Amino acid sequence: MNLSPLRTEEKEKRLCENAADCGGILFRSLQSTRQFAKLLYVPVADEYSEVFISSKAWLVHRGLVVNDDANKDYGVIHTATNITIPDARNYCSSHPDCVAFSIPIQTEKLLGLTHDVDEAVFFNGISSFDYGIKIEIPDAAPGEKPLRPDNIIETEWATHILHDRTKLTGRVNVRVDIDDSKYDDFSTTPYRPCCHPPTDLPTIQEVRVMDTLKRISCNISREEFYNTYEKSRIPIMLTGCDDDWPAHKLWKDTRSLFDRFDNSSTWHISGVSENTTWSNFLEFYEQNVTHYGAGYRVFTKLEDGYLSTEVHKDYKVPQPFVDADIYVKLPQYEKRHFPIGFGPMHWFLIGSKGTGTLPHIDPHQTDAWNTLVYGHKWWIIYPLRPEILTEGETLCFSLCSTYNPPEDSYLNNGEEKSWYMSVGLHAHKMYFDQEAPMHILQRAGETIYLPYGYVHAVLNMDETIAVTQNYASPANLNGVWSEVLSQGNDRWKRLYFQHFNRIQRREARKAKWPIAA
Ligand SMILES: O=C(O)CCC(=O)C(=O)O
Repeated sequence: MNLSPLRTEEKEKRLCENAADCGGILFRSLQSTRQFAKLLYVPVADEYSEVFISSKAWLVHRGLVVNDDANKDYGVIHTATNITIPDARNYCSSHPDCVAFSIPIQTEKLLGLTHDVDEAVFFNGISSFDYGIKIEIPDAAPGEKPLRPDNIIETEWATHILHDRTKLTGRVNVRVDIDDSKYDDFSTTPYRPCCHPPTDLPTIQEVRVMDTLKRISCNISREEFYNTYEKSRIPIMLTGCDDDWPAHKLWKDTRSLFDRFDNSSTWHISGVSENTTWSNFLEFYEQNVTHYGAGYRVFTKLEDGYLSTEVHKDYKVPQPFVDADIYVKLPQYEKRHFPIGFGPMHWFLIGSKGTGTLPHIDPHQTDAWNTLVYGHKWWIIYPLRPEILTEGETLCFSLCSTYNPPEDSYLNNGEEKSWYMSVGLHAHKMYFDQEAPMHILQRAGETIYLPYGYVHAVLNMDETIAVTQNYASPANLNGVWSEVLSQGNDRWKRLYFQHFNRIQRREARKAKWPIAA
């Protein structure tokens, strides 16, 4: 590959260091061009080449190790079942000959949601990889969609490689180009999964045992929460924030809310209509939910007006987040002058079992808190890897997927559930260097705190009622200030003079200065 002026060497090195599968880059100058290749193992520089070597301890590559070179004495040294990935890593790093192990990430014989993998196969060398699915896109006739290959249900494998150059030297094919393991040119991670029709969800208890997120009491001051948790930019769960909310008694299940709202009030309810009255929803509920188990998902923004006034009577912003939002301090906020998407970012959520939210990053550089008052939510949170891990990387790869959620699903319980059962269920096996996505079971009375930038998905494990707020945190001032300058009008810049303290002004200057957008 040639380096273009837009892809600087520095950027390529940074991307390689962030990517789970990149062992390093070989740069070569050939007359007027500068070429590079991202490789799993990079040979030592000779006089015509320079190398960049990733400092990662483990590389994660798509595919199953294949050793078909008759001249090399490579092979399987051990096979283990019911082993966790950290234990497999320990085994391999302490074995004198082990350089890698392969694991199935999407098995047909599912063990369910567990930290154990079905199988780990340990190797003392790597000739090449079997990527499982060979995708050849047949030429489509003009105006028609390309066809998909037929034999596509296969187990997908990933290989963890010990990035110890002394051990790897002489045991790995030096020309394994990491881009060969991607399913398409645009993917920057080893994972672009194949999705299949949804099967039964795991039980609430099965999700619960995977959950290791720390819990702390909501009875913590804003200052302490900010200094101890918000600044560190890692998710955490607070308990008891809703103890004294009227919602605690009033929001019992969807039925308990029937009389809570005016029949003529207007709601945004997927599964029913973008804009429907409460009485229409009640009718839908009695006819379709009660009798046929239809799905629905209320995701209503609490801007000004009847709904906002009513729902706000039932909850209050949890103590650790009071006065946290920088956007509220924007000039003209009180007058409600802001671009679309800004303004009060509170939402009221009611969802039936199996509905939820596909992987995404929250908008406008915002952090979020989400209090679940009723039911159970299964959260999947990917490691914070903004350079390489975008929403797109977690979505099904269309050419090897056998399931296409209906475009306008009446039941509204297909797409999210399909993603959870195809991809989400296995997310904890998708390592990005040292970290893998987390599974979290949020229970009634728990408030999750999620800093900006994490790719996350949410599935309602039963009927749920929740309230959430997105806010601009001072702990993410750099991002928030860039957002203010790029999205706002000239008056927004006054924020800098009117509300930032000395330290914040210095940080804002570092992010963008002079303050011309
Ligand atoms: O609770 C949900 O369904 C979605 C919450 C969420 O991810 C969000 O609001 O960004």
